Amino acid sequence: MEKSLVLIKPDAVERNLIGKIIGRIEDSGMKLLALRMLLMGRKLAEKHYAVHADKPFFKGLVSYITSGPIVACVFGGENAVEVIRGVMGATDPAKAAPGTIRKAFAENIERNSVHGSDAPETAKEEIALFFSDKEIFG
Ligand code: IDP
Ligand code: MG
Repeated sequence: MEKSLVLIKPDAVERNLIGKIIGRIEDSGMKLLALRMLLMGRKLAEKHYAVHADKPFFKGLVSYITSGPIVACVFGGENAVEVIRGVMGATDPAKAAPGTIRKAFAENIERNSVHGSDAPETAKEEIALFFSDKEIFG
């Protein structure tokens, strides 16, 4: 079964959207396999977003993602990465399709409510930053 890491970001936790976001992903047929609320530290944030280290928005992104509690989840299912990216919508809510999480909830291109892995290989690396094997039920 393919797995994906989902993070419910600080802007969404702040606005009481945890249940709604998990519900939308469950409604897409994906199974919740692991769940934890945490405050990301700077080191974890820099590792998780390492691919963006050279981008102009990197500093702001690390500061935002560490600014308040997040909810980390592992979801599993057929084509989990692609299905969840579809439910999330485009990075920029102004470009996100109607009916997607980001269209419904994101505040802007940075405070966009949710993270989802972009490929099965990156999902494996990302999941390992947040969960041990025995914390994943599937
Ligand atoms: P993704 O989350 O849709 O995969 P990425 O390009 O991987 O998008 O960017 C990671 C995160 O960095 C985004 O979700 C968003 O929070 C932030 N981000 C991306 N592009 C910008 C930007 O142009 N300005 C500010 N923040 C950005
Ligand atoms: Mg990405």
